[in-house]
Amino acid sequence: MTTTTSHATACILCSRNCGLLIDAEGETIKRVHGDKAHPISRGYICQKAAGLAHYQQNRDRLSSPLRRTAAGDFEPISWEQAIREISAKMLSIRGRHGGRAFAFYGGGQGNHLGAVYGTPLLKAMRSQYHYSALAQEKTGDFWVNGRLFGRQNCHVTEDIEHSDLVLIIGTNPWHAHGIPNARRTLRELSKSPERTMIVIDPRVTETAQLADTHLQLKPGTDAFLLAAMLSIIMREGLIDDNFIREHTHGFEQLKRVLLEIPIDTFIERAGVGKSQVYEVARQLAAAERACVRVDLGIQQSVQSTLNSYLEKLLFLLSGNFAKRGGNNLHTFLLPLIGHSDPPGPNCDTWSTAVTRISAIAKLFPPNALPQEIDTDHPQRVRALWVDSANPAMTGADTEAYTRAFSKLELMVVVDVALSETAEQAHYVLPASSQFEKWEATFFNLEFPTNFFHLRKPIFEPRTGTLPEHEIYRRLLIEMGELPRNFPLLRQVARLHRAAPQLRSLPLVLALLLKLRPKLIPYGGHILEQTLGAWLPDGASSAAPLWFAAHRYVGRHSEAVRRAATDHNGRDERLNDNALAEQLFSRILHSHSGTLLSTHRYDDTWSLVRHPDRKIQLQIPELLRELAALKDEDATLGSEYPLILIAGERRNYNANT
Ligand SMILES: Nc1nc2c(c(=O)[nH]1)N[C@H]1C(S)=C(S)[C@@H](COP(=O)(O)OP(=O)(O)OC[C@H]3O[C@@H](n4cnc5c(=O)[nH]c(N)nc54)[C@H](O)[C@@H]3O)O[C@H]1N2
Ligand SMILES: Nc1nc2c(c(=O)[nH]1)N[C@H]1C(S)=C(S)[C@@H](COP(=O)(O)OP(=O)(O)OC[C@H]3O[C@@H](n4cnc5c(=O)[nH]c(N)nc54)[C@H](O)[C@@H]3O)O[C@H]1N2
Ligand code: SF4
Ligand SMILES: [Mo]
Repeated sequence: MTTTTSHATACILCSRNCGLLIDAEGETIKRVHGDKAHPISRGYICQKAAGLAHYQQNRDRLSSPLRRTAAGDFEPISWEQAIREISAKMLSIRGRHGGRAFAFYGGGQGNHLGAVYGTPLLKAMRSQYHYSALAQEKTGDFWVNGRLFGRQNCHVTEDIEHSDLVLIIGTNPWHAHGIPNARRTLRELSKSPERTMIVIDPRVTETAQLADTHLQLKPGTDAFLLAAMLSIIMREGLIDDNFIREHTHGFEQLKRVLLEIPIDTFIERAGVGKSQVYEVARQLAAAERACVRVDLGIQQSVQSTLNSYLEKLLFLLSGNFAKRGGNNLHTFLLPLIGHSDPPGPNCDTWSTAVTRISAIAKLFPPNALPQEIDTDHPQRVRALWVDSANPAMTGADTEAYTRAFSKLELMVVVDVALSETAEQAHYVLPASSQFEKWEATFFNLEFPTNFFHLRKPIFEPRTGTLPEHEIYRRLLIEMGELPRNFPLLRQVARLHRAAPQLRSLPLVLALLLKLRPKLIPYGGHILEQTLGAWLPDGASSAAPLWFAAHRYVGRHSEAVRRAATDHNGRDERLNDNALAEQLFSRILHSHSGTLLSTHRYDDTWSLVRHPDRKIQLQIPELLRELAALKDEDATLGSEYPLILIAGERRNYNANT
C-alpha cells in the first residue's frame, strides 16, 4: 500500500515561489496546497501550482546522458563517458581559441542554487560570456539603476500593500504575479475606497479591469506618456522639493529637459485622454504614499531603457522612495545579478565580438547570441553551454538560433527534460528535478522584510540523473580545475560544526584560497565538499549559504538581528559571528522558508551605492534621448505601422 506524505516546498513556476505543501504518494505529486507557514505567501497560491505534476512527471524527463550520433539522433552514454568527452572538447576549444569561444547560457525561475556550481564553468573556460533571459528583459532597467543608484544590482522593489496609490505600467499581475499574493493584493486595492490603482496598458487586462483609472495607450508610446506626466508634475510645481534637495544630484539638468516637453502633443501620440493624464499626474504627486510597478510591457518594448528611467523618475520626483508604501531598494542573500562597469582602459568588461554589446549586470543579451555564433569572425562563439533555459523557444528568433546551433563545435544542455534546445545539442545532461534535490531561488526581492526559502527534496533523484552541483564538480575535476577532495579542510569543517565560535573554518578556508587563488571561483564547490559533508539530510549543496549568511550579516547585522528577534521571540544579543551561524542554521532547518532581515524604510539609503548615498537624477545619454523624442515620427516610423505584442502571461502558461 502506498502512503501519502506531506512536504513543505515552493512553487517553481514564477518568481514569487509561493510556499507549498505537496502531498506525495511514492514518486507522484497527488495534491498541492498553499503553505500557511511560508513567511511571505502565507498560504497563497494561484491555479498554476496545481499543474506541478506536469513538471515532475513529464514524459520528456531525461534519465541518462545523451550523445548525438553521426546519424543525428541521440544515444544514451554513461556519466563517466559524457564528462570525459565533454571535458576533452572544452579544453581543446579553450586551448585553440581562448575564452571568447565559450558562452554559458543560464537562467531558471525556480532553480538558482545550481548556478552557484554552474557559472564557475565560465572561469574554468576563461570567459565572461554569461547569457541570460534577464538580459533580454531587464538590462535596460539594470543599467538605469546603475546610473541612478550607483550599482546595476541596486534593484527596486515596491511596497504595494502599504501604498495609497499604485501605478501599474506594462504588467498584468493578475496573471503574471510578480507582486506578493497578487490577486488578493489587487482585489484589496480595488475594493478600498481610500486607495487608488492606475493601470497603463494598451489592453483591457484583468488588472486594468480592477483599476480606478486605465490609461489605454497605443502600444510602444509609454515614453511619450510618462514624459508628459513628468512634465506636468514639473510645470505645476508638484515636485517634492525637500526630497530632491536632500537626496539627489542633477535635478536642474533634468528640469530643463522636462520643461521643454510638448505635453499635449505627447499625450496625443499616446492616444489617451488629456484630462485623464493631468489628473493621474496630480494624483501621483498628491498621494501620501505611492509606488510604481512595471514589467515587460515597457521593458521588452521600444525605448525600453528610456522607459525604465522615466518610470523611476515618477516615484523619485514625487518623493516616493525610501519610505513605507513607496519604492525601495532591497537586499539579496545571494546575488542574482552583478555590476559591470563600461568597458574601458581600466576595466576588463567584455563586449561581444560581432554585435559589440558590452555586459550589463555581468550579463549578455540572448538575442545577440545567434550572430555571435553564426559568423566567420575569428572570435566567434564555438562552444555553448545551456543550463535551465530553453532559448530555442524563448529567444526572439527560433530559426536564427537553430541555424546558429548547427554551427557550434560543441553544445551541451543541462535540463530536466528534453527541451527544444536540448534536442539540438551534442550532449544532454539530465539534472534531478527541483523536487529531487535541495534547491532555492534567489528571487528574494522583498523590503523591508526579506526572506529566504531553502527547499528540501521530496523525492529520490530519478535514476540516471544528478543534481547540478555534482555534474559541475565532476566536470571541473576532469578539466583539472578542481581538486578531487579537501581532506584537511573537511576535518576542519567538522570541528567548525561542533564549535563555530572558534572560527576555524573561515580561517583555514581563507588561508587555502590565499595560497591557491585559482580556487577562488570554486569556493562553492569547496564548501559543498567540506562543510557540506556535515550538514543534515544530505543538504551538502546548501553549504555555500553558510558563506552567504556570514556576508549578509556583515552587511546587514542590525536588520538580521531584528528578524532573528521576531523569529525567536527574544533578543539574544549574539555577536555577528554567532548571528550568522544562527541565520544559516535557521535557513537549513526552516523548511517553509524563514525571515532574513527586517530593515527600517530609511535604511534604503544605505543600499544606495553612490559614495554620498545620493541619487544621481541626471543621465546625460537618456536626457538626450528624451529631448529627441519630440522629433520622433508619431507612428514610430512608417516601417512599423503595426506593433505585435508577442507573449502574454495567461493562467495556463509558465516559462518553465
Ligand atoms: N502565468 C504566467 N506568469 C508568469 C510567467 C509565465 O510564463 N506565465 N512568467 C514570469 C516572467 S519570467 C515574467 S518576466 C513576468 C512578466 O510579467 P508581465 O510583464 O506582467 O507579462 P506580460 O503578460 O507578458 O506583459 C505585460 C503587459 O504588458 C502589456 N503591454 C504590451 N505592450 C505594451 C506597451 O507598449 N506599453 C504598456 N504600458 N504595456 C504593454 C501587455 O498588454 C500585458 O498586459 O511574468 C512572470 N509570471
Ligand atoms: N515570445 C516570447 N518570448 C519570450 C517571452 C515572451 O513573453 N514572449 N518572455 C521572455 C522572458 S520574460 C523570459 S524570463 C524568458 C524565459 O526563458 P527561459 O529561461 O529560456 O525559459 P524557461 O522555459 O523558463 O526555461 C527553463 C528551462 O529550465 C529547465 N529546468 C527546469 N527545472 C530545472 C532544473 O532544476 N535544472 C535544470 N538544469 N533545468 C531545469 C526547464 O525544463 C526549461 O527547459 O522567455 C522570454 N521569451
Ligand atoms: S505560479 Fe507563481 S503565483 Fe502561482 S503559485 Fe506558483 S509561485 Fe505562486
Ligand atoms: Mo521573465
